[in-house]
Amino acid sequence: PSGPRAVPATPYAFTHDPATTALVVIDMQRDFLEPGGFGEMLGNDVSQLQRVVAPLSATLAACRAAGMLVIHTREGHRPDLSDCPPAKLVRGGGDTRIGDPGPRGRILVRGEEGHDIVDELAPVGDEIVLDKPGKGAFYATDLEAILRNAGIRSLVVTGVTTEVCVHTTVREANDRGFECLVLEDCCGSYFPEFHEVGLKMIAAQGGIFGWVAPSGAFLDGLV
Ligand code: C5J
Repeated sequence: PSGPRAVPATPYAFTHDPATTALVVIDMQRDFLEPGGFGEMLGNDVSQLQRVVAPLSATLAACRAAGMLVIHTREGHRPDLSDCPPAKLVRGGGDTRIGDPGPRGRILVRGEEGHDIVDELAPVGDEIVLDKPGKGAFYATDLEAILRNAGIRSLVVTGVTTEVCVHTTVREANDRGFECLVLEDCCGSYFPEFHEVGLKMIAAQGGIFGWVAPSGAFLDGLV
């Protein structure tokens, strides 16, 4: 089918048209999901994020089949680290920092293997890959121009981590007038309680930042 459809969601149905909806996949990078990267450097148990990969892979496949715009983001910095705020560089407190060598190259540096997206979710064809220096995908990027030029009104937001880069991006998008549906099983956090409460914060107060639904509810209405 074509045209608008309603996805059962919290706090109420999310109405969108796939022709004007983009799937945004946030920071599904080796540096966050695999040992030795930025996530682990900050003291996190990276295995917490692995459960996101399978449902997100299915969602990605369905959005591709539906012809939706797909945008992947990657958090990271220039090799000379000139775009990395000093406070971010020293964060984590451990011996390893952004730019230091890790098992998959220099940590959180563009062009390195660890900075790239995990194999299961690798971009295909002309899908947009957006490099961002911050947590929000709109900050210091051309995302807003890309979305407006493509006539996008709604975003289906996925990726990691729920309470950091997903949340920041949803807040930025909401303020710009984009309607965001966050797929709960396609997002993840190193802290399960932050994931839960982060989702609640999005949909509370009548959907203050957006809507939340399981990927199944979204995919049922897509085909
Ligand atoms: C973090 C992100 N958590 N992609 N980055 O530092 O959420």
